[in-house]
Amino acid sequence: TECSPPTADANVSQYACLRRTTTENHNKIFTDVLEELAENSEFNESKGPCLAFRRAASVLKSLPSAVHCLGAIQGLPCLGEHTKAVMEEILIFGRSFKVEEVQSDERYQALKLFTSVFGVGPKTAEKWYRRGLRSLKEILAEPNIQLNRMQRAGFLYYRDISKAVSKTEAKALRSIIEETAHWIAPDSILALTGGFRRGKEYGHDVDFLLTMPEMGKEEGLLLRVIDRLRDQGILLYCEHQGSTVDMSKLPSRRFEAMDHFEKCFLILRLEEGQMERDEGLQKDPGESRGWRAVRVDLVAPPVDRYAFALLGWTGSRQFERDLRRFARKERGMCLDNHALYDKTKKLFLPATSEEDIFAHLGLEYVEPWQRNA
Ligand code: TTP
Ligand code: MN
Ligand code: MN
Ligand code: MN
Repeated sequence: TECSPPTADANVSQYACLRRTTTENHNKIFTDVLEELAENSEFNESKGPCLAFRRAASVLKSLPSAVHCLGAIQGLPCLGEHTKAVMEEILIFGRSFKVEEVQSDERYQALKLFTSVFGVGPKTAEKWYRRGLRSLKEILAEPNIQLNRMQRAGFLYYRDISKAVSKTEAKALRSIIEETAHWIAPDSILALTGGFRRGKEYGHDVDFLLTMPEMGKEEGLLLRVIDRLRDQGILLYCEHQGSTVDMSKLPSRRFEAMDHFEKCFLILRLEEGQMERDEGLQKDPGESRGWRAVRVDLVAPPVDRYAFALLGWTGSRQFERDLRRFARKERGMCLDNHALYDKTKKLFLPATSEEDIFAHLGLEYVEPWQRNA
């Protein structure tokens, strides 16, 4: 049958920062599969195919309606032959044999399981797989395996932190951390970032920025907040990284490079009573022990870098990647979590808000909830 392209006049950009992507995904049946294929490529260190699948998924997420036939994706950017073949399988058979093959692969299963542990990356997962290990039980039972502190916490709280964090839980954590920060410094500023700032209902962690209105006053604040959380008995794990910001350095080219802000990766104890008070929910006494462990990221940039940090930590990762790629390829500028540098004019472009940064890049402002690329 004839099939009209739903996106014919949309003129979809290859850059996620020129698209609007809400949390409403009309093409989940395709994007779930494509993201799984991307992850498999990542495990196989096939960077090109990994990026191609991620970009394809991101384009489909931005579409205003579901794709019902291949004709509808004609003219869309970033959809290569592999992607189209996968989409064709799904359109015809309602399933993808290619992804089923991946899902049944022993190595893929093991690497996916191992990397689901906090503190375990693809390299460690691969090492364990090569040693013949296949389950988390086997890893814990293996006497020759040395887990670092982060991985030990990852195993200890595995059940809790592999369970999605709800918006309600994120709000409860925000209140706790805000109260703690204000107790130490009444004028401190706490902002929600990450997926919850983009309007997601669930996340794997909760991300915050913490700063002070006056330059330099943020020094020492994060450590005092951590101490206070420990005193309150809710700090289950803390990995603190001091600031290594070097103002003279040009923005980093590599997206995956960690930023240099002082930060901490935490596991906090969240009392369920805390949320019931907020939401007026009834407690189910049979079901729980009354608290859960939650992953929290807390970043403390100096206030003059705040806008860049906020933009960088709000994500999504694909949105950030494309924002940087757009800056470099289309504007001759270098963007990262700390700064924006104009390579032609040889100068740094200051910003006090995300709007300033979009304006420097000559981009229309994209609201956080439209950045779910
Ligand atoms: P995540 O918390 O990993 O992802 P998310 O909040 O979008 O989704 P969820 O937690 O629900 O799975 O990262 C949030 C953003 O922070 C992401 O765009 C990447 C950025 N980020 C950095 O810039 N530097 C870092 O060191 C890390 C860990 C993340
Ligand atoms: Mn997050
Ligand atoms: Mn994540
Ligand atoms: Mn995070």
